[in-house]
Amino acid sequence: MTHKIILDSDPGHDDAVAILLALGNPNIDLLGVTTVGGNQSLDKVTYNARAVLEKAHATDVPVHAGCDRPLVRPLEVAASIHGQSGLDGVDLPVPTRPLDPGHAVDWIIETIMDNEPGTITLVPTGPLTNIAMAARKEPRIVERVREVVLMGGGYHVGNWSPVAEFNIKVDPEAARVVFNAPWPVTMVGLDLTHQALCTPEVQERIRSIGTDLSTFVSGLMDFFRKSYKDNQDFVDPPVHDPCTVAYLIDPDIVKTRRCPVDVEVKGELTTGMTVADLRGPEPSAEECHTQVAVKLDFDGFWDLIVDAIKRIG
Ligand SMILES: [Ca+2]
Repeated sequence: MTHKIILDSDPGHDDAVAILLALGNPNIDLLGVTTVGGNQSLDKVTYNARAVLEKAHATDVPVHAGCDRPLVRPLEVAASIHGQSGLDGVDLPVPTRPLDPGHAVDWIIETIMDNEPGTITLVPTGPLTNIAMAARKEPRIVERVREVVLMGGGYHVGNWSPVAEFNIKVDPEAARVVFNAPWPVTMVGLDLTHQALCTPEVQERIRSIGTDLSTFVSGLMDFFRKSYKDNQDFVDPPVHDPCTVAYLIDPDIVKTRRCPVDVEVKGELTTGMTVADLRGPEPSAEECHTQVAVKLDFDGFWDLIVDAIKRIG
């Protein structure tokens, strides 16, 4: 089946790969990219989203800028991982298509309300500010979307603190709104995305495609490898965000477990932690609207990425 998705992102090296997977897979219909302050300032990540679409010859995909800061807290960016531009390490093309008018939150609401119920999937890969704002501004979207498949959190590990992942830590209040709204939520967290490592073998598969785009992605991965080694002590960088899109394309590639998840917003040490209740037997979908991603099919995942880059050309 084809999934109509809205990718709400803060590009970001791994967001860029998520955009490319969405563009290059025939089972994904990318309706638009919306942006949120996160990895870098809103202006920078919005430019990056447009530049990635330009690089992929996808200037027909609308881009709407959203919230420039979290609901309550000041914005904290991830320059240590993504550089000063948010997408350091490559030359970005100058986007030819102007930014689309209208705030991302309004465009998300309009798109969901204008489409048949149960047909739009939200794929947030940045802080959840826009999604929380949309759910508050037009509560009817909560029962109208098909599902929310987000990159964020982790049930056993953190990266921006011992127990909190960056996207959730940056805007925990927004995350609490999103996890507690009764729509189906799949949390593709660090437990899963730390399995999506861009090994030298994987990167050589990408580079050897031999297109301008594959060189671009390989350049992104060179920078990502160095920043993850210098800052997070990873040998190979985890390419988090496209795991969300891979789950939609083929749920066998991203295995999940159903469990309640909530977000800590006022912990002394744990603010931004996604607290997953893994006790007892796994609840049913009727009993529990949240699930967490647990196991990645590594080869299947990278096959999808390589195939998408080839398909875009
Ligand atoms: Ca991201």
